[in-house]
Amino acid sequence: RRLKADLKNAIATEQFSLHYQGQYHMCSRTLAGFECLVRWQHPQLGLISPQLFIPLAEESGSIVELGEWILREACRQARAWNLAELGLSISVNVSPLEFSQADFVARVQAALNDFGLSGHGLTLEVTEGMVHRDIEGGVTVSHQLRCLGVQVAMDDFGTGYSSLNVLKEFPLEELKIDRAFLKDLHSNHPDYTRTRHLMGTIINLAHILELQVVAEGVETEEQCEILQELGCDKVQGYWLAKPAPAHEVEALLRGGPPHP
Ligand code: G
Ligand code: G
Ligand code: NA
Ligand code: MN
Repeated sequence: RRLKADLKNAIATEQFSLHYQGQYHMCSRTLAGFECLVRWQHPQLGLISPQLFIPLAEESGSIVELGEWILREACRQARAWNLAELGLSISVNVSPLEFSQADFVARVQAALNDFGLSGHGLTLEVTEGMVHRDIEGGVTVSHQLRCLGVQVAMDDFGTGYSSLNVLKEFPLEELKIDRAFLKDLHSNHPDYTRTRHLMGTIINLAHILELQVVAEGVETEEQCEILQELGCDKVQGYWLAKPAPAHEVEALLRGGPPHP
């Protein structure tokens, strides 16, 4: 309850910041872009996890204002780092409530304009929950975003109420396989063969639908090699890079791939 009230003035008092986690091309293991992950430094309670405060912000509706701050901060940083010129993209998580705001597309367009970005450098990560709220409305918004050049990714795929119909109807460019699938993807795990087949099938399905596939939560070299054999397009996870504040990412931008 207290936290919900604190959320309201936390934006104005600059208590939020973004961390950035690299996403890598599978074949070259070179950087493809970054996912932005919000952090809240509470003046008394210290660092609070988004797993805790994002649901609170969704309940209270302050996610709309927070989401806009996140989007604009991501665009500002993308501009400052010249990501477009480097061929890199930025991915921003979008909550169902933000996506369903009547002026959502206008806000995205304004953020792109204000920071001189084209939509091609921006990916918005939505969840299956969003799609189920209002599939028709979501399809319309996603088409409008596509007109701006913005990519839409389905995040946490495979954990929610996934219906294959959604994948077929919803205009998407990318599928992010939830990290829950990755935890059994080790050759010495008892469920390895089944998990590997399941992953391979999801990747093939995504490719039939002309979607790029990103595997999240890649923690070992072995997982990375298996995913490469299965034809996964991009990888993200602690094995490649942990989410880090902007100043640490700047060092990464100057360096090469983490595991050449
Ligand atoms: O970064 P971390 O693993 O702690 O994030 C926990 C959860 O919070 C994840 O489900 C992630 O999608 C969500 N999250 C992180 N950053 C953002 C954000 O900027 N916007 C929204 N809507 N969710 C976020
Ligand atoms: O829901 P979403 O996929 O946006 O959440 C991403 C979350 O996953 C972030 O909070 C990030 O900190 C976390 N994360 C990123 N890479 C890894 C990883 O390799 N292992 C684990 N356990 N978590 C990860
Ligand atoms: Na995400
Ligand atoms: Mn995810």
